[in-house]
Formats: sequence, C-alpha cells, structure tokens
Amino acid sequence: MTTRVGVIGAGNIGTAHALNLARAVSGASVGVVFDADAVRAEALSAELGARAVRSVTEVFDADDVDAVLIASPDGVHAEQLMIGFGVGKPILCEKPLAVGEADARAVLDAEVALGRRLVQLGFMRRFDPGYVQLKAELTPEGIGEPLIVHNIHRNTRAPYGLVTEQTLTNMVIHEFDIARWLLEEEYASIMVLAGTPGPLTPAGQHDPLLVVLQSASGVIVEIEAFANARYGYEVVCRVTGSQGQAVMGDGSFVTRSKAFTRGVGLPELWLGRFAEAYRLQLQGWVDAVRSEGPFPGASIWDGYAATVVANRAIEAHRTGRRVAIDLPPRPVLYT
Ligand code: ISE
Repeated sequence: MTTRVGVIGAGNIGTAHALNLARAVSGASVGVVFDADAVRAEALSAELGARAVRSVTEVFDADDVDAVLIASPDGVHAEQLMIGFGVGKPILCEKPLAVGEADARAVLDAEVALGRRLVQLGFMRRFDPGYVQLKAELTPEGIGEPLIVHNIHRNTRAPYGLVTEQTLTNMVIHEFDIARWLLEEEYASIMVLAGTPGPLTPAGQHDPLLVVLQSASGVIVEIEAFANARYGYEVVCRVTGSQGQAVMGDGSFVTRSKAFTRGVGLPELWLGRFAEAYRLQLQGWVDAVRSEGPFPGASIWDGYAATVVANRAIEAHRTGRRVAIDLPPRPVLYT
C-alpha cells in the first residue's frame, strides 16, 4: 500500500522533500500540502497533483493522509508536533525539534506520555553515505577509539539572515547530533569562541564561531562554523583515533581540469551536498511507516539532546564561559 503523505511547509526543504516523495521514494505519494503562504502551497500542490489545505490541523485530520512531514520554520515545529500527537499519525519532522529547551522538553514528555514513538527527526546526515562510512571506521579494525572529532560547516550565506543564536540552533545543531551519533555518548561541557567577523557579518552578530565540546568520556569535539563563507557550501568531518585518522570531505569524487586550474565543484546549498541523504532518510521513514516497524533515524530524544546542547552553546557564547551539559536520564521509550 502507498503511504499518502501530508506535507507541512512548501519552502526550500519542504519542496525538496515533497518532490522526493513523489518522484524518488518508492511506496509514497503526496496528497495534501499546507503552507502559511497559500500561494506557495497551491503552486507545489499543482506541480504534484496534490490538494492544498488551509491549516495544519486539516493536514493531520485528512482521511487521505497516512503520515505527515513537517518542514515548517524552526520555531513552530514543537506546536505542530503537539497537534500531531492528538491525531496519532506517524511524523517525519525537520530539525531542530524545537528552538528552546522548554519546548523540546514538552514534546519529549508528550511522546513519552503517549507511550509509543510517533516521530523520526530529520537529522539527515545519519543517512549520508560519507558519514555512514566514517562511522564504520570507528572500530578496532578501523582507526580505533576516537580521540578528537574536528568538524567544518560552511554556508554560502546564512539562510536565516545572520543571528548568532540561530547559527547554533539551526546550523551547528547538525554537528551536535552527528558527533553524538558517531561517538555514541552524550556531552559533558561546551565552550564557544567568536572570532574576527567576516565581511558579511552584521554589527552585533558573530560569524565565524569555534565551538569546543567534551564528551562524557573526554573526547574533544571541535566545530568551526562559518554561516556567510561566500565561497560555497562545505561540510567536513575528521576523526583522529587511537590507530589512525578518517576524513569525510565534501562528497565530490570528480576532479575537473579546465582553464589552467584543477579542482572539485562545491555546491551552493546543502540540498546538493546531502541529496542522497535526504532521499535515503525519506525512503527509510516510508518503509518503516508501511511495515509499522521502528524508525531508522533520529528520535525525539536525539532532538531534545541536540536542542539542550544548542541552548548551552548560546549560554557559553553569551557568558564566555565553559558550560556544563547535563541531561535527565534517557526515558525507556528511547533505549
Ligand atoms: C540548514 O537549515 C540545514 O539544515 C543545512 O543542512 C545546514 O547545513 C545549514 O547550515 C542550515 O542552515
């Protein structure tokens, strides 16, 4: 049976997800689209032969919607998830789970109270073939015990204008999640250093940033984030281990020689770099919905943990201090 998905949000990422569901994911179709901008919702629905509706509630309630994808602005994920919990259909929700810690906690508590996992969170890097290969290196036969994880994350330009807090809650949150996933442990502390501002950094904001975390067992995780790097979109992760080093670069495998230069192309946006990760993430979610099996991706617990870390990062940036990270015990639902 085909999973008929209702899509909330018809911006960049919502449109990319909807096109993937309709054209590149097997066993799925898009039946209904909502966007706060009705014109955008109509345009995407027309392209997909779907129906545009006027509210989030209508998406969740629609008889011809089996599962819902939330790709709305970061600040409304939590309230839309709460609406979804009242209906009980499976959900794929874009990251972050929430911007603030209290909202993230409320969503976590609500799913725990429900007693079953309804949500897969869109930390799509966990499906990226590069990251999957990197994680496979972290074994005694590979590079051994990880000691330092160094990450680089550049946006061509900040997609949210430039607000330092959003660099942490929207951008660097990917590294907070992926390094937890690689190391399979939580963090103990965080520091944030703001450097010389780049030429596009507005007064009062900070870009680039250097974030340094320490995991519970002592592993160092560094993240260089530059939201207005101009030259292109790039993500790098280098793990130094007890037996060697593994580097995941920009995902380009072809070197072009032309006009007396040799090099690789850089995408402008993450949709290019992580195209395969987005597709695999959706396919895994749809397969789980169809088989009523467990979701293969990040959980609400993972989303909660990442939001807590992002909020501690904001505090560390504001105070200039090293801030402790303390999570409550992981609920049994996520073990
Ligand atoms: C954006 O929202 C994403 O989720 C991208 O994956 C990330 O690389 C980018 O920095 C974010 O702003």
